Amino acid sequence: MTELLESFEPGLPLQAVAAAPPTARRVWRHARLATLADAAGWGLVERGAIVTEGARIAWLGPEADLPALGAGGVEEHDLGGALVTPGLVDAHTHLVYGGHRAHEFELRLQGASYEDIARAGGGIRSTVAATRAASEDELLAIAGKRLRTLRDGGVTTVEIKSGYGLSLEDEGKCLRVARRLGDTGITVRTTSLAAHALPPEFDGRADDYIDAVCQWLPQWHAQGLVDAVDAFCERIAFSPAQVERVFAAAAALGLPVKLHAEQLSDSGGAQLAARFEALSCDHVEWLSDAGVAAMRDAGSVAMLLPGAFHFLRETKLPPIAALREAGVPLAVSTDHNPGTSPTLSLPLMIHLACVDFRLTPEEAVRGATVNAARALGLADRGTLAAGQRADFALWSHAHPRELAYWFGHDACLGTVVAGVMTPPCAPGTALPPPRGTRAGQGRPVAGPARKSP
Ligand code: DI6
Ligand code: FE
Repeated sequence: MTELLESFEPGLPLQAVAAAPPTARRVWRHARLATLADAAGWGLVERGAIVTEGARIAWLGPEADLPALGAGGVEEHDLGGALVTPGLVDAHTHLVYGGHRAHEFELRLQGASYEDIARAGGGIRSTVAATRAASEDELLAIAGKRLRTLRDGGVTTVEIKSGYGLSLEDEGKCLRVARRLGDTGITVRTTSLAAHALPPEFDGRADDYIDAVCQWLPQWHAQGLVDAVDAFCERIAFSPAQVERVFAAAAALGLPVKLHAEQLSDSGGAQLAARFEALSCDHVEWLSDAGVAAMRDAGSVAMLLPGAFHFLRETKLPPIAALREAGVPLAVSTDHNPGTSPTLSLPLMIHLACVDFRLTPEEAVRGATVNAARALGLADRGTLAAGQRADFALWSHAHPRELAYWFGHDACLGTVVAGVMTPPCAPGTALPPPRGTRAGQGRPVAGPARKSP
């Protein structure tokens, strides 16, 4: 296993961040805010300020209107003119796994299809073997580096699926790793994706495997490991009838569901998911008109995953115009996984959602904030407003549309997670001014330490 782990991309370990004491009052001045607080528009506040109390936003608005904060006990941060958006929400990731699949990428470039590789026993199964061989602590270390990379790109809330263990013990191990990642301060929502692929010991017995998953689910749930349940509904994975049994088991536990639906073909997964009031249907490239209508009626979010679309060199576009017309909320996430979307940049996905799926920059940024939060059932984040969780991301951009415009480089200056600047500023460290701020505009940012090169 060690060999596999060492071959993975180097990254920085993720340190835990202590939560802000509930009474800690902080004022974050000299910012350009994009609040996204209304149903449309960026909600720009030039020369804005935010007051946080513990992990919540207590006030925000033009700095000139800052309420009197009293004498003592208020910690001041000068953001040096940085753009501040809600912390990004990555609502679809498979962050916990061993190994990687660069060799399959080469095979696909030579003409093999994703489905060919999966049918030949590669694909998800090869990641399952590497994940089973890894210890919980090994998985925690590598997934922690991945999470840090996501956070360094502005992410403050992340959904993490299991799905590479495919046994009672190994799925439990991956879900525990996901839960432990939540100790870092970043919000982690866990999803059981045991119905991801058929493990080798169940070859030819898919229905028996689904029976097993339905028996295991209450056990993971009883251990507090599951926030939601997902499945892969596809020719190469599980049928709607099999997924329905997993969803019924989830519903019996009161767990919300979501679905990998119509990624490679239309199997009517969205309609099935709608019957269980799914939080989201994800991928949806092959979604039909009936699927769009079902999602609209169920209030499900359409989770767009342009990283997988790009990496698989897909050409079938999700029906964006029909989704928009039906008023189905559009979300955007990384789908980070070793087989079809090995990316750790949500800002890059915002860019691809615009270029490949023709979202507007505002739609794409909403997709990675407020609508992604909705896809997780979280109403307390994704916008900047009084009462919301104090999660925000700082950028060197002058305008939020630049989040969609630039690609492939890192413009995130840092994040504030539950009212705490991360990574925490070492006492006495002098920080350079944020990139992109005009000279003489203010003091250096009091907070985001520069990343190591
Ligand atoms: N759809 C995907 O894109 C990933 N899982 C899924 O259900 C792919 C997972 C992998 O190839 O490892
Ligand atoms: Fe996925």
